[in-house]
Amino acid sequence: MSDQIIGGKSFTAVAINCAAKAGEWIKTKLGNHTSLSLKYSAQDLVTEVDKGAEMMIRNLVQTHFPDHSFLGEEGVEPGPEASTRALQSVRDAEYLWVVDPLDGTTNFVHSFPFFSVSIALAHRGEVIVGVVYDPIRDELFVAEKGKGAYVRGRRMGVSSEQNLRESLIATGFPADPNYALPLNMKGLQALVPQVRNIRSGGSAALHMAYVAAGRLSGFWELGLNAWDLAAGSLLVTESGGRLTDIKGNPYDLGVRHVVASNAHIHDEFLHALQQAESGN
Ligand code: 2AM
Ligand code: CA
Ligand code: CA
Ligand code: CA
Repeated sequence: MSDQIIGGKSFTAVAINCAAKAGEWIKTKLGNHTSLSLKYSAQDLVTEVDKGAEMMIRNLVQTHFPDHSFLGEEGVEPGPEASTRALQSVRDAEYLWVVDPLDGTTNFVHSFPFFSVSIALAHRGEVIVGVVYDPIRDELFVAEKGKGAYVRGRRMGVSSEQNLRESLIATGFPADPNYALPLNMKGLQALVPQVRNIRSGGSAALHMAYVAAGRLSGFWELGLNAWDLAAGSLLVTESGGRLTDIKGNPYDLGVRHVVASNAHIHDEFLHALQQAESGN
């Protein structure tokens, strides 16, 4: 990590400290979590590790910054309506921490080693710090607004592919069978023959970090929440990538249907997804 990024007891230093502590603890619980329950649906899992990691992060943030607001996945009732309400109630706060304590719970439960801790700080709705930590690979991805993005202390940059044909793309499969899932399937069917290949790792935050690091050319997923995307959004833009919703509108904390890319392929990527959606 560069000195410029850590810089004393900065917001970024606290975010990194939170992500590292939570991530290390999560790793010790891999393969021996004790409780598993369902939230909104049979696919929506939560363990005591999700809740414990969130409490750890919340306590640390509040110790350092008692006046800041906090939006964490496990503090919100399950389901899209409740998450929209929860975001509305805090999105204009001066300082808002947006936290997914464990992104990729399904992977964690199955010991599939691809999950992350995602921590963002927004200032009046604009993300100014983004940290994603992968405890399995001990990879820390950090971005500060206007100061670039780093992985393992080295500056990151997006990949150079200029078209979909050369692109490795990731997605995730949404739970909503009435709208988001059919739309995602149309996109998948349209994209598979147009791209190099598709991956689905199961952690949206880590997929965003991989776009930022040039390991994926693009990523799209429907039906996400602010805590899945906030930290990764800054990683992508500070690495030279582009980030919009599926209609091409700029990213903000309310975006659920996200399209992230190395910027070069963005228009072609959006066009392919929109064509698929409209059935052309
Ligand atoms: P989670 O593990 O923090 O719940 C994988 O496709 C992505 O979708 C992950 O970022 C995962 O986050 C999220 N996810 C899993 N189940 C979900 C659900 N029922 N609704 C919305 N997002 C979900
Ligand atoms: Ca969850
Ligand atoms: Ca998540
Ligand atoms: Ca989570």
